[in-house]
Amino acid sequence: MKKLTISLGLIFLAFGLTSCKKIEEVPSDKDIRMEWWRDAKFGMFIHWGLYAIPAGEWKGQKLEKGKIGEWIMHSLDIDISEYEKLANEFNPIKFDASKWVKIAKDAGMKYIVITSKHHDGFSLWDSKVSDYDVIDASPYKRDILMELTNAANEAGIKMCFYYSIMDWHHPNAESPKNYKHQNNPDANWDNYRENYMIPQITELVKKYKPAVLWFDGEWIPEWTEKQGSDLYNYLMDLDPKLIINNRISKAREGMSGMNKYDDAAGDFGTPEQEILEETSDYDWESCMTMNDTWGYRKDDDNWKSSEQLIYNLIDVTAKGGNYLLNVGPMADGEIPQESISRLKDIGNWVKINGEAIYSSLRWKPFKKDNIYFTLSKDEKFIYAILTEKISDGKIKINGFLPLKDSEIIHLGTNKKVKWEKLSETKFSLSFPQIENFGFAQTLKIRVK
Ligand code: JFZ
Repeated sequence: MKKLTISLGLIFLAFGLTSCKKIEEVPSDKDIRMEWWRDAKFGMFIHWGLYAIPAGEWKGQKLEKGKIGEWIMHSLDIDISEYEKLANEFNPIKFDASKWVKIAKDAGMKYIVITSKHHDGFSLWDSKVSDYDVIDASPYKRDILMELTNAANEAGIKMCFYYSIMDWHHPNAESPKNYKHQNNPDANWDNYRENYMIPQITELVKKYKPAVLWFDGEWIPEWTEKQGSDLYNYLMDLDPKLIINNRISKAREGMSGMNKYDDAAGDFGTPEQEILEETSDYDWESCMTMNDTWGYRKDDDNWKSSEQLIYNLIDVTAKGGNYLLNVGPMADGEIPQESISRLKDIGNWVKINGEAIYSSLRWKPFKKDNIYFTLSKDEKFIYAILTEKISDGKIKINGFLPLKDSEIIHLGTNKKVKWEKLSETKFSLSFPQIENFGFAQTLKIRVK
């Protein structure tokens, strides 16, 4: 018997050793690794780089409406030799890392994802393998990523980096089928990948210890699923705590952002400018702009309302996702006032209603009759978030019952709301005492 146990143990050990890579990872390991991220719900995306200088206009020519600011080099067909001169002008004297972090924190955001390098190839840190970075190529000469990392660590905010696989600047990263700027017949993708891109990402992980790596630009034909899973495995060895989005692989299905097939490398799906219709068992994060651009465009004033953004946060959370909301700072280092005021509004809402959001779990159904439901992590409370005005102060909820003799609390006023059992799964409540019943109010219902 003992012998059998030992040999079984050896078999399991061997199995365990061969199965320490991504695809065979036991679910509980991923659960532990993802826990802070799943609890966080709300993060700030920052698109910042040289494109903030032209801000949507190049030598008098305006980007078309609807085009995104960080794509200006591509959209207006600007030569590399012209575009890279912007680095000489990159001098964001008003940049203050702790100010940005405070804006995010006050809005209730728990993590920040910033473009360490976007498609234009300019790096916001002192990269040892590049001269095209803020230290070597700009007069600013301050390590933006280090300053943000320090400020975020101090504030208890997780710092995360976006990194573009596609690179419009590096001579070896040319993608002839996909990209029009470079026509380098000697372009050598493997050379770019091995001697530039992977060393850069390694620098980021070793020096700044980001909590998430958010890849993008993976759609170019040079990038393959194998390169993606190799990189994923390499990075997880480098830092087993890392969380990595699905754009490291090739599995993403367009803007919906979820995977076309199973077993692709990456930890979460990345719907872009949209929110899933239903919940999903694969983790996901909706990234979204407040207007129509990621990188700053001075002429984009198509701002979403604060109510819309709060609604999105509720919608995403109730469906089990995270909400990554973008700001595009200006070239001087300031976040546009329109973004700041919206973030303040969201912050005021989460100060009152945040317990229905953070660390919450999905409830089924996540929504009924314009009421969203979330479940507290200890499963003792269901939160009902009412997104429509209830004119007579009376609603019926079907699907569960509050714990006998428990009270329902209206967050914000802390007032008790009377409820009455109608059947084994149905109850009604009325709260005429809540005056001016406004947008997105939360009722906290004890169920256990
Ligand atoms: C990508 C970037 O190109 C963009 O600049 C921004 O950073 C955003 C968050 O991510 O945008 C995409 C990527 C893929 C598609 C569309 C926009 N796509 O596959 O349709």
